[in-house]
Amino acid sequence: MTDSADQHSHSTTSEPSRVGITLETFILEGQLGNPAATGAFTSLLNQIGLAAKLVTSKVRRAGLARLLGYTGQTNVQGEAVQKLDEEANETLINVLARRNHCAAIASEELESIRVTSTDRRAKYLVVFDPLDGSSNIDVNISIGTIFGVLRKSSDSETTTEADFLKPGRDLIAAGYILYGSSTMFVITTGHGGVHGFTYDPTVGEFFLSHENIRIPNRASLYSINEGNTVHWTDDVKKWNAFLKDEDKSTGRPYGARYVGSLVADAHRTLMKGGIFAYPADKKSKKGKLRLLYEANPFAFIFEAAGGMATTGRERILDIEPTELHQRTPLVLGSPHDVRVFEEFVRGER
Ligand code: AFP
Repeated sequence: MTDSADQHSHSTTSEPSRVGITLETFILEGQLGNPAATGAFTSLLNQIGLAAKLVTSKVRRAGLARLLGYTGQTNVQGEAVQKLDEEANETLINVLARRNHCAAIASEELESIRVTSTDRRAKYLVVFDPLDGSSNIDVNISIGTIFGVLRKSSDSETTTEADFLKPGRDLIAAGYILYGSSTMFVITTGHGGVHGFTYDPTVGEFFLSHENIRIPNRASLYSINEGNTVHWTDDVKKWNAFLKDEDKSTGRPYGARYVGSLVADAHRTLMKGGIFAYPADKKSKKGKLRLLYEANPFAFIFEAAGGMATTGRERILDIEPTELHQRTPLVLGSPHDVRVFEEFVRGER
């Protein structure tokens, strides 16, 4: 894979299928297709792939680790049992700091950015939510890791918070790892499509299983925390009632699906179509989800798959962030379904 500055892309539609190749080969083939690539981007993405393997192994043993933890807060190796989201966070930081490509990271788990290299050649920044949906860990429901990669614009030795305050359209890669019934790694560089890899735990590799994912133009599915109805604004209430009205010609009423883990809800929406919404409401006036770690990576992925991502009034990828942990309303999905939502917000319906 090559970053967008390299102006090369994986053409996916006219080439023979590559289903079955490993994530590492896929990333490497992208680099080999571009003589100008230095290998730094390839190496960075491979490190994220490694982190995904390490985190999935921890997630898969979470129930057991927790049980052992109860007996004295130490696991079989005699190590203190840590909270899984903290472990995932440290794993990502340690792996990204190991090679000299990542200058700094910003994590949903950390108050401020963490510099991982002061070498001027370290030209990438990584934002991530190490374990999204963590309130679902204890009940064995799908959770995930979300990440985005930015190119550092200044070539100074120091990296500051300002380097991270870039709109989502500046991302050069984004992806997520879904720890579901299987572990899936979904990634895009914006150009060249969105690709999904399924983890084979017996081999320890991610294999390309979903080549060039495209979201359907519309689908009769919606995903929202309906328990917030009382807090919603009138336009959102009206839109929600519209989806539940009966009209066979437009596929209504829509079916409701809500896991409460963004990675799971967004992944289902990407694969099956429809709409996911966490709008601003009277309780969360700016929305609940985080712009840098959650909304931007998913907006980047959805647009690359032919979908849309909006606040209802503004394209997510055009928001100019002012702070690291900024929240935003987030509406993701099939183009038709997202446009209908926007029409309700504008009062056109
Ligand atoms: P947790 O990490 O606290 O479980 O929050 C998950 C999340 O950030 C995101 O993954 C969900 O889409 C959203 O919050 C669910 O929020 P509600 O519980 O308010 O519906």
